[in-house]
Formats: sequence, C-alpha cells, structure tokens
Amino acid sequence: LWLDHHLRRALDLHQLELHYQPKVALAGEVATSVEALLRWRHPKRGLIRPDLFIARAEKNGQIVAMGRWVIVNAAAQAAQWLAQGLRVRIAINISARQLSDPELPRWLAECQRIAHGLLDVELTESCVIEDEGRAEGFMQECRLLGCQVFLDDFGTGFSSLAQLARLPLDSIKLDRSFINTGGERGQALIRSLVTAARELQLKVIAEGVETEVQARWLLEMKVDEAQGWLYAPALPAPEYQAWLAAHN
Ligand code: G
Ligand code: G
Ligand code: G
Ligand code: MN
Ligand code: NA
Repeated sequence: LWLDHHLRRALDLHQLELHYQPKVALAGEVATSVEALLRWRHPKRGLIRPDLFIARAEKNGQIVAMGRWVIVNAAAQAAQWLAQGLRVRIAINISARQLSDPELPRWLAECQRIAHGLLDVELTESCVIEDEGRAEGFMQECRLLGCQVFLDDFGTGFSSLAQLARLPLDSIKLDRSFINTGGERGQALIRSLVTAARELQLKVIAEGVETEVQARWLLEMKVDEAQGWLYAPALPAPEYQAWLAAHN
C-alpha cells in the first residue's frame, strides 16, 4: 500500500515533526504546559495531520516505532527548553496499540530521565475500553515515573464514572465536540462532568476552545484549563517559544 510504504520511509527520512499546542489556565490565562502533536512533512504533499495517518500506523504496527520517536523527541525538546531556562511540561499521546509494546515502559523511563521529569501522558478513553487492566497498569507505571496522566477525548467513548474512579488519573480532557456544539445540553453535560471530576479530585481540561464566549462559561463552570485555537494552534517549537514570550 502506498501509505504503508511511505509511512515507513517517513520515519527513516526524517519527515516527522512535533508541533506543540499550549494548555492555558482559564483563571488568569497563564500557559501551563503543552501537548505534542505529530505532523508528517511530505516533500510533495506538504504538512499532513495525524488524523490522516495515525489510524493506518496503528493498523500496520508502525505506530510503535513512530511512538518511540515521538517520546524521545519530546524529551529532547523538554531538555533543550530547560537548558534555555524554560520549564515546559510536554504531554505525549499514546495509542492503545502502543500499550502492547513490552519495551514501552522502559523507553518512557529512559526518556523521562532525558526530559528531567517533564513528560506527561495522554491516553484515550478507547485505551481504557479496549483493555482496562493494561491501561491501568501502564498509568501506574507513568505515575511512578513522575508523568501526569490525562484521559484524552473524554466523553466520546463509553467509560463509566466507576471506571474513572478506579483509574490512577490526574486530569480528564473534555472532547472538543462538547465545547463546540455548545447549547444547553452540552453545557449541562459539562457541568455534571466537572462536578464528578471534582469529587474524584481530577483536574478538567477543555479541548477545542475557539471563542472568548466559550472560555468565559468554561471558567464559570470551574473548568481548570483550556486548549484550542482561541489561544494557539499546534506550533513548531520556535513558534511556540515566540508565542510564550508574547503571552507571559
Ligand atoms: O493534531 P491533530 O489534532 O490533528 O491530532 C489528531 C489526533 O491524532 C489527536 O487526537 C491525537 O490523539 C492523535 N495524535 C497526534 N499526535 C500523536 C502522537 O504522537 N501519537 C499518537 N499515538 N497519536 C497522536
Ligand atoms: O489528542 P487530540 O486528538 O485531541 O488532539 C487535538 C486535536 O484537535 C488536534 O488534531 C488539533 O489540531 C485539534 N485542535 C486543536 N485545537 C482545536 C480547536 O480549537 N478547534 C478544533 N476544531 N480543533 C482543534
Ligand atoms: O493547520 P491545519 O492545516 O491543520 O488546518 C486545517 C484546517 O483547520 C484549516 O483549513 C483551518 O480551517 C483549521 N485551522 C487550523 N488551525 C487553525 C487556527 O489556528 N484557527 C482557526 N480558526 N482554524 C484553524
Ligand atoms: Mn491528545
Ligand atoms: Na483529545
């Protein structure tokens, strides 16, 4: 397949890049950390976003090698920023398929050492649904390494509040579909999720925040942090540094 062949070469030919999207504390609009998002810079097709190739890489197993590349490069970036006096926590995304890589915990431990403890981890609800025991074990290992654990795309799967209570999580990230559809039902849903998260001592992060109006009512609902185009899209490292300098 065209995509399988070119994805394999993308890694070897250094066509992958990490971009960084800030997370902002809603109270005071202070940048708190970033999420690393993978991009493929194809020589002819330009910059390709992961929704077009991650699913394929998960199916053919290439996500394991790609994921390792992501973790080590995010670690190197955290170390480089730290050397410049910038302490930036970087959250990396991990797919369900990567959890079957027996080397993942050791790889993450080594990279966390390189990153001086600045790496965090985002796992999707689908990881939990696929194999809760394995997801929980991995979350515990992350915690021991000093990685905060975020439950990504929360609300799109069907994990229960009981599962949420059992898992060693630090934060939930509300999927952007709740934020962008808005409306009374969306707001009611967010309000109840925030209440549940408070009880469980979980931080709440809203994804896909695009307008000041959304940011204002998320703050009113006591959502802790936000991420979205209102603040910044995912940016290459130098552009993120420029954004940070302009916003602090
Ligand atoms: O950057 P964008 O919003 O297009 O990302 C689309 C999806 O791809 C995100 O939901 C994210 O979870 C996933 N993704 C982005 N970067 C990575 C990565 O490095 N590893 C994995 N496993 N998924 C990623
Ligand atoms: O891990 P996850 O798939 O949630 O990654 C976030 C995705 O959402 C990325 O693909 C990113 O490009 C996208 N994104 C980030 N901010 C916004 C936003 O404000 N609006 C929309 N529609 N998408 C966003
Ligand atoms: O940046 P990217 O090529 O991934 O963007 C794909 C589409 O997502 C664009 O056509 C644009 O409509 C939207 N998009 C990406 N970044 C931003 C952003 O920062 N603000 C807005 N409003 N839209 C964006
Ligand atoms: Mn994510
Ligand atoms: Na997400």
